[in-house]
Amino acid sequence: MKLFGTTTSPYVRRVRVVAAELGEPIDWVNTATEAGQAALREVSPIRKVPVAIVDGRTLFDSRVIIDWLTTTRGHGELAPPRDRFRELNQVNAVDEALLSVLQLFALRRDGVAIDGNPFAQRQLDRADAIFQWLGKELSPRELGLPQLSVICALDWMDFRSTYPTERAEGLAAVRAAWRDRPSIASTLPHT
Ligand SMILES: N[C@@H](CCC(=O)N[C@@H](CS)C(=O)NCC(=O)O)C(=O)O
Repeated sequence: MKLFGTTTSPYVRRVRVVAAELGEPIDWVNTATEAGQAALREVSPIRKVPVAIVDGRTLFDSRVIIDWLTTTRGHGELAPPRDRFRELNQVNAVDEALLSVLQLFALRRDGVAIDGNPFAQRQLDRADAIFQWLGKELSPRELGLPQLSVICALDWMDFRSTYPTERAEGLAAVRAAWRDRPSIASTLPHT
């Protein structure tokens, strides 16, 4: 699979974790470079990562790529969804928390003074509520897409210091349970 991405993105990381779990080799295109960005614009009108070219298809979104991989390669040792719609809700909740915190990160990086304003507070409140809910939803005993997505999200928030992840206390056990798994440990965010 050709994978366009960065070593910092939590969405790219979840695809890398699944690829590692399933033994899917990655032909990496680093989009943190000018050349990588140009290559990304050639393959995706969305211009976000991850993008995968796999089995002759170009897929634009982490969840779509993972769906393709698990549908065509199986789940390996990952927990398959037992209740598909419950799992979709859980992963969607992770993505909403990520989107809220990513927006704050992107605005700050572009020099927009957002700290303390009502928009920023709403995003942080949303992330708090989502992580509290997920803490009650997710079992640390299995590694499925919701668990690995929340691990990638919280590790990214620590890496970028964008959200105080100690507030997601209900998810500490999920993080601790899988921290040393090779697919998780080998994909930690870095610049
Ligand atoms: N729904 C997408 C979200 C992907 C996404 O937001 N990627 C970020 C990197 S963490 C990105 O490429 N952002 C570039 C931009 O906003 O211009 C997925 O799950 O793949």
